[in-house]
Amino acid sequence: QSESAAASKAAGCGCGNPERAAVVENAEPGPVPAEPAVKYSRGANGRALLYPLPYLYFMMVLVPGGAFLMGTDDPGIPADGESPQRLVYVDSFYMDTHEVTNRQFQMFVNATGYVTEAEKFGDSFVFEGILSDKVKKEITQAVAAAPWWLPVKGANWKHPEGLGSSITDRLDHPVLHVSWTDARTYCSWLDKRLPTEAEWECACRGGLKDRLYPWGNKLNPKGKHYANLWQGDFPNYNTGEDGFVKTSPVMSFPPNGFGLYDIVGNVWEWTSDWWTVHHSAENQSNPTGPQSGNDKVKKGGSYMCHKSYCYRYRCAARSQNTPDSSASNLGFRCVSGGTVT
Ligand SMILES: *[C@@H]1O[C@H](CO)[C@@H](O)[C@H](O)[C@H]1NC(C)=O
Ligand SMILES: *[C@@H]1O[C@H](CO)[C@@H](O)[C@H](O)[C@H]1NC(C)=O
Ligand SMILES: [Ca+2]
Ligand SMILES: [Ca+2]
Repeated sequence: QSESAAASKAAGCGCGNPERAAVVENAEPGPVPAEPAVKYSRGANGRALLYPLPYLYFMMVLVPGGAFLMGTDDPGIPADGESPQRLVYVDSFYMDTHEVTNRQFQMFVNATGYVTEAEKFGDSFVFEGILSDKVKKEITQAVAAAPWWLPVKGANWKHPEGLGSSITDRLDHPVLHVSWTDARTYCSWLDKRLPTEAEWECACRGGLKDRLYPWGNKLNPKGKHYANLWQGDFPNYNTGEDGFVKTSPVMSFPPNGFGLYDIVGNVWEWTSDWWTVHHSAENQSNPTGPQSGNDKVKKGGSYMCHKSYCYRYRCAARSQNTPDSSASNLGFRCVSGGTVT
């Protein structure tokens, strides 16, 4: 990968592309974000859970198939391959209403004994802004192009900020530190699969045509927040105006037109496609991306995305990671049905 591509990746995405390899010695830890100024509470943004929690484990909605406009001719980040806009047809499929949660992943691990890649590697990438000083002091390496990513020993889905942290107080938050392979294995366990990028983007748009966000073109209609993103100055200060400086419990924000929650924001979501920035402008039917590649496509942005660094909480936006990568802002959801050939 060229130096300029690496630089544009770093500059373009505060959400970052933490990948194994490419580390630099002695990175200075940055300032710690202050506590959130909670202007919008969960109550104001969200709604009470309508279903008993066990039912949520497997809750999916039908995403009606048909033709939709994928990508954009007005790319927010041209280098990401958001263009050209093209007419894409997908068959109907079912999609998890929300990101896979810690509780769901725990059920999977309890049932199967599965060990994630981050557990095997012994570390995973954590945004330094959410680490304790004690953990930060012990780290001497970071990602060269994105120094806010620190490889934390012992960080994995059970210990999202490393040893000493746990998920017991956030079982209904999205699971973190799962690689593409981990995500695919979880979905297969439930006879589901990861969505193709086309399916994911069709789902994101919620039936609206050629809009920036799942709910329209305005980021904060009527002054409300519709997704868990970053407010303030990335990476130094997150005001938490949307109610959350880290992940939020799934379904804390309103759903889109298809009944899908947090389809942008909260955590990035893995798709099944290999990454390329070159797309045909021709009409396509149930596209599945390139036959092979180095990176997998992730969609939707995360709680770390701010327009200044990571304008990637749009449906057409995209980014990538190697399939063995894992981080504190990357999760997934599964689909079933549909057509992939
Ligand atoms: C998984 O097993 C642990 C240990 O037995 C238990 O505490 C936990 O509640 C189980 N999780 C789920 C979601 O069933
Ligand atoms: C793509 O499909 C649309 C709608 O069916 C049609 O109007 C257009 O001519 C098609 N374009 C190509 C290049 O086939
Ligand atoms: Ca937020
Ligand atoms: Ca998401």
